[in-house]
Amino acid sequence: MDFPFVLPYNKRNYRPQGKRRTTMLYPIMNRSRSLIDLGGVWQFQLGDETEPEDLWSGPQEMDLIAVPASYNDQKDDPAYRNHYGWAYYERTVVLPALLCGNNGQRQVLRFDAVTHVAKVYINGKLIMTHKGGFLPFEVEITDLVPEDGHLTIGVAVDNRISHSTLPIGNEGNIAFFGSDNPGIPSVEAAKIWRKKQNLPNFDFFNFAGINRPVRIYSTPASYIRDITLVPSIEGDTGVLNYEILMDGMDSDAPVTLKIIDAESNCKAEATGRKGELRIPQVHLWQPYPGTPYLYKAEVHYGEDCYTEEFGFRTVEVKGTQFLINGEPFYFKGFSKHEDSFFRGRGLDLCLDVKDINLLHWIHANSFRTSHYPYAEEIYRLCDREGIVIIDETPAVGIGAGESCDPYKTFPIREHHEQVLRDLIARDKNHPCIVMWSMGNEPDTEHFPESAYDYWHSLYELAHETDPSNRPVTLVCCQNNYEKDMVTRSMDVVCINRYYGWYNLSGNLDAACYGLNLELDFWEKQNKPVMITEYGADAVAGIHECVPEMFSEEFQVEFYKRQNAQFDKRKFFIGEHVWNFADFATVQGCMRVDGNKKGLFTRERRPKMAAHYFKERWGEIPNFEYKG
Ligand code: GCB
Repeated sequence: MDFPFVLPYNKRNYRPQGKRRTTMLYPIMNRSRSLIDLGGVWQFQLGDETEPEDLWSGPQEMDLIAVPASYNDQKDDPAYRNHYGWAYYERTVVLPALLCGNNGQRQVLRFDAVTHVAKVYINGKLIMTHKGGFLPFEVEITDLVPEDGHLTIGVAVDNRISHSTLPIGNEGNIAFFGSDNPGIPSVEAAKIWRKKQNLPNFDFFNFAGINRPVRIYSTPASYIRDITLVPSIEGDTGVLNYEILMDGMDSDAPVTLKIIDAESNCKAEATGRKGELRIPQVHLWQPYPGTPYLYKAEVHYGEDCYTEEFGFRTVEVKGTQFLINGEPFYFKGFSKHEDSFFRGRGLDLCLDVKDINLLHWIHANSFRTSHYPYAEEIYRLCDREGIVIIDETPAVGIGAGESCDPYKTFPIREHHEQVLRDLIARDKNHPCIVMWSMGNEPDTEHFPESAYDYWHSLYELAHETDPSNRPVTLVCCQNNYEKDMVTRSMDVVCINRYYGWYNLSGNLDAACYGLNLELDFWEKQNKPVMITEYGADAVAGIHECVPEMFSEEFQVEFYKRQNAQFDKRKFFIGEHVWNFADFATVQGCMRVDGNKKGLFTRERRPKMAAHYFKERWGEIPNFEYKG
C-alpha cells in the first residue's frame, strides 16, 4: 500500500512512520507559492543513544548551531567531532499572519537532508520520522500552525551508521581507540579502551546534522504535486511527453502546460494532465562549452502554478559508445564530495559556484556525486552550466570480506530500493544527469551470484522507475574482475582502480602492466568502460626531483602514465579523477589530515596535477575523442 508522502497532520491520519510516496518538487517562490527559509542559528544539544520520546520537552541547556551545516566541526570539541547517537535542534519562529489560519493555503515543512535519521516535532509533538541522510522529506503542517503563528520546530537527529543504513557502518560499533590491533596482550586489559563509536565502512567523514536547508512553503489547497518531463528528439523537433500530478482538495480546474524558451517565447501549450508537445527547430541541451539550452515548463492548475526547467538531450549506450545527442561523449572530470571546512557536508552555495567555475577552468565536463545524492542546488547549477552528472545513491560499503555474504546478512535491500526510487523521483527532470549509479564499491567478487541477484533487481528497478530510462551502472572496486559478474552486466562498466597506489604501490611500470592486463579483459566485453576513480595522495607542497609517493610530482606522473594507456583504447569512454579536492575522512594511519587525493586542496588551491589536467582536457573534445 502506498501512503501519501506529504502527510496532512491530523489525528486521523497521523502516521509518522508511514511508507512514503516518492514525488517531490523543489520548493520555489512564485505568485502562488510562498517560501520561508529557516536557515540561521538554531539551538542545539548533543544527546546519547536514548531514543527520543514522541513528545518534545526541549533540551534545557542548548548551544548555538548554524543550519544548514554539519554540527561536527562547528565547535572544537571532541564530543562534537566524534559524537555517537542523537542530537537535538530547536528553533521557534512566528509565521506571518497571512500564512496562518484557514486561508485556503497549505503549509509544508521541508527538509532537504538530515543525516541520517530525523524525528521532527512541531510544538512538542512528533509529526514525522525519516531515515536516510541525503534526500529530502516534507510534512504538511497546515493544521498545526496556531492563530498566533508560533511554531517551535524540534529535530532529533541520529548519526549512527550500521549494516542497515546507507552508507554502511560496521556492526558492533565498538572499537579500540586508535587502532584495531591494540598491541595489548590481554584482551581483558585492552577492553578498558573500548568505546562505542561509528565505524564507517567508507572513506569519508561521517558528517551529520541538518546538512541542507529547512524551509516552509505554501501552496493553494489544490496543488501541483509532481511534474514528469520526458524530452526526446525527432530530427530537429523536440518531443516532450509530460505528466502532471495534482493533489489536495477536489477540484475540476483544468491543468495547462506552456513551454517557454530561453528568450521567453511560448513555443507550445496544452491542456490536460498528460500528453505530448512538439517543438520544431528545437535547441538542444549540450554539455559546456556547447550551449546547455534550457526550456521552462510552466504548469497552471487552479490557483497553483509551478515552473520546471528542462532540456532536450538524448542519452544512449550503443556498442562501446556513450552517446549524448547521438554523438560519442568522453567523460572528463571527477568523483567529488560535499565537504568543506567548518560546514562539513553542509550546503555551501558559494563553494558550489566556485567548484563549477573550477570545473570550467580545468576543462572538465562531468562529475559523479560520489558517494551519495548531493544537494538539489548543484544539479540546478549543472543544468545551467552544462556539466554532466552521474547521480549516485548512498550505497557505499556493502561488503564484509570473504567470510560474510552482505547480501544475505545486511538488512538493507528495502531501504536501498526506497532510496533509489526517491533519488530518481527527485532528480528525474534534470538534463545534466545522464546515468544513475546504484552504489559504490560493493562486494561483487566473493559472492558473485548473491551480488548479481541483488544488483540486478535494483538495476531493473532503476530502469523501470526512471521515466527517461537513463543508463544504469554500479561503480565497482579493484577486485578479481574475472569473478565479478555484476560489473560486466551494467550499461556502462565503471571501474575504480588504484594501480600504482594501493596496488603495486609506487611502481608505475607494474601499474601500467596490471592496468593493461585488465583493459585487455574489458576490451572483450564489448561495453563502454570508464574509470570512475583513480588517484594518488599528494600533500600540497611536497616536491621531489625523483617522484615518490605523496609528492605532487608523483601524482602528475601517476596520471600521465595511466592516461596514456586509456588513450590507446577505443572502448574507453572517460576518466574521473579521484578526487576533485582533498577531503575529511576517518582518522587513521593511512590518512594525513584527511584524504589527499584531490587535484585541488580542500581550500581549492590547484596542485601540479590540476595544471597537468587543465592542459590535457583542454585538448580533449567532449565528442568524438576516440573517433
Ligand atoms: C575508493 C573509494 C573512495 C576512497 C578512495 C581512496 O576506492 O571509493 O571512497 O576515498 O578509494 O582514496 O581510498
